[in-house]
Order: sequence, then structure tokens, then C-alpha cells
Amino acid sequence: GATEKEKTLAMMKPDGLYGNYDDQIKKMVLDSGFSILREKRIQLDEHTARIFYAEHSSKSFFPSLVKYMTSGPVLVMVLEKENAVADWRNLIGPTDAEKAKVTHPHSIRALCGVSAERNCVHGSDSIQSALREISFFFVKSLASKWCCFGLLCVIA
Ligand code: DGI
Repeated sequence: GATEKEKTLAMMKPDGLYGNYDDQIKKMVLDSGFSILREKRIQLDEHTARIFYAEHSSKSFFPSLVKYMTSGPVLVMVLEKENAVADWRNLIGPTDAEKAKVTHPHSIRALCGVSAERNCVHGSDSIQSALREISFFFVKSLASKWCCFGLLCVIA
């Protein structure tokens, strides 16, 4: 129905965690009416970062983006509220954190980001991306504990 809650994937990128912005960001998350359904701190390896940002693989900044995303741990979260995808994008602000400081001074990227690349947080850009990204981090990792040989599956 119209009031059904929506989920989105949020991530604190390495400099968000490194700068100890995690408590402040979580407070903004909760104050804005989101529930945090799941969260985990992980270190992305190069392979995982490349797949997560595959749509940007042909861009000139891709190698640098992958290097940044693997430079330290990240915190991935599943957030839920009505209109979660759009509301989280509004709360984090525009991609370029330098511009965000001018145009969206109360946004999270204005708070802790420094550039178009080092923008300290991620948010799914559509309901479809949210589904893909939530299963990328939360369902896939559960599934990978299973090893299947044809019809025979065992927990590895
Ligand atoms: O969905 P967003 O994260 O707001 O933006 P996006 O999907 O266009 O880009 C994904 C990430 O790629 C972004 O968070 C940081 C990086 N990026 C985007 N545009 C640029 C960029 N990095 C550099 N160095 N330069 C860019 O123009």
C-alpha cells in the first residue's frame, strides 16, 4: 500500500568511519525517522569494490574510486522508512561534497565529505539499486556459506 515502508542501502565510506563520524551520522539517520534494520562493518577487497561500482568501470576515476573504497573499513546499513530511497539521498546531499558544503550545508556529505570522490557516504539511487545493493551485502554473504554441487548443498 501507499504507506508501505521502503528499504535502502546506506554505507559509511572509509573516511566517514576514519573521521569518527559514525555516531553523528547514526544520530542523523535516527532523527530523520529511519530504522536501522541491519548493519555490518566490513573491509571491501578490490574485487568486491569493482563489482559494487561496476557501472562506473569505464570512467577515468574508477581506479582511484576503487582504491579509496578499499582504503579502510566501511559500515553498510539497511535503512527503512516510508520513501527511504529518496529521503536518504536527500539527507546525504549531492555527490560532490565540495559543492554540497555550499548548496546543501546541512547534508551528511557537507558534514564529512571532501570531494566528488571522497564523499563519505553512499545511498542507493533507486528502488531497484536498493534491492540489488542490499542483497549484494546482506543476502549474498549468507548464501556464500552454502556450497552446492548440482542438487547437493552443504554449509561450508
Ligand atoms: O550515487 P552517488 O554516489 O551520489 O554518485 P555516482 O553514482 O555518480 O558515483 C559513484 C561514486 O563515484 C561517487 O560516490 C564518488 C565517485 N565519483 C562520482 N563522480 C566522480 C567520482 N569520483 C571522482 N573522482 N570524480 C567524479 O567526477
